[in-house]
Amino acid sequence: MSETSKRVVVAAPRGYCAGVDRAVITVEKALGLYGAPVYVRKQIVHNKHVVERLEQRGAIFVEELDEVPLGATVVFSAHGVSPAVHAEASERGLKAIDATCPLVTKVHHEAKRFAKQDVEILLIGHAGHEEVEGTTGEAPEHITLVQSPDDVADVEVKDPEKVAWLSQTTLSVDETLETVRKLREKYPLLMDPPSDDICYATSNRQAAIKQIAGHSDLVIVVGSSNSSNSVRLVEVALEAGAKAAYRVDNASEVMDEWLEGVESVGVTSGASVPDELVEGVLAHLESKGFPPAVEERLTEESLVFALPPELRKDLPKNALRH
Ligand code: 0O3
Ligand code: SF4
Repeated sequence: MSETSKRVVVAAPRGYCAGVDRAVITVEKALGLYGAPVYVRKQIVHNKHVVERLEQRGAIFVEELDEVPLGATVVFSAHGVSPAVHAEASERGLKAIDATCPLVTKVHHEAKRFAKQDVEILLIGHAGHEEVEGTTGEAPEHITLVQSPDDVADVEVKDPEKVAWLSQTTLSVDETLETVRKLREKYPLLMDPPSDDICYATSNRQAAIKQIAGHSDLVIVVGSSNSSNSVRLVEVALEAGAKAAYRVDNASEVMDEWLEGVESVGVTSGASVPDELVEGVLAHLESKGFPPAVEERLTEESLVFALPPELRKDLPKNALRH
């Protein structure tokens, strides 16, 4: 195999979505406005480099609010929180800034609306994920978690005529469709969410790597191990025909043996991943004899969310964005 036949294709869209961009900027602006430390409940986004960089600037990441001193500023992560967390923050007199992605908040609203109509909600998502905990907290008595198509057989509802499904925003589109298909087979009157819960960024990143994976000997996904959408990209790449696919946090984790005999490499990254980490992987591949990457873009993304109102009210008008 000659080196000239090698190629590297980098997927687009990849990396930061609008919700992650907003959440990271929220912490940065809060540090600038109020000074360090600024507390953040949970990882602001599931990326260890982002968290480390913000820690260096004075952010303190905590698991729960009882670790935050009374009266301090705390940012809620992009994945959302349950109403109980909002209540605890106000009880403790904390200055809370909610960096929940508006597309996660949309799912919270759907959950509240169905629950108000006494509709039972089958929430497709992963146990223990912060987004699932936050959404479930909106209507715990109405929500049952369904983790995969295999779970559907064991699902039980009180009234099969009053049942709806919702989902986590970062799941595999294809697997979720399969779960819904099986749920509908079981409950023909199953109600849909008013609009897709899996967000545009998750769908676009999966569709973009699908285009590339089928003609890749190797797919490298940049993202942290606890990033649901990044881990899904590895699965999607394998399902779409990649001969091998691995997740790495950064270039230092790319193993030499993965590259042995490999001609075509596809590269992408999760929604919480700064693009400099992808650039690091591309530079590493070049150092191993691969040519510069060619980008294959599926679609453009232009969505930008306004910063949280709790922050905007303290920001000078000319500093509302970057
Ligand atoms: O939800 P996931 O583990 O994929 O989270 P990330 O990696 O922080 O990506 C951002 C997604 C998000 C905040 C919820 O949709
Ligand atoms: Fe929002 Fe989607 Fe990004 Fe999650 S992945 S933060 S829902 S835009």
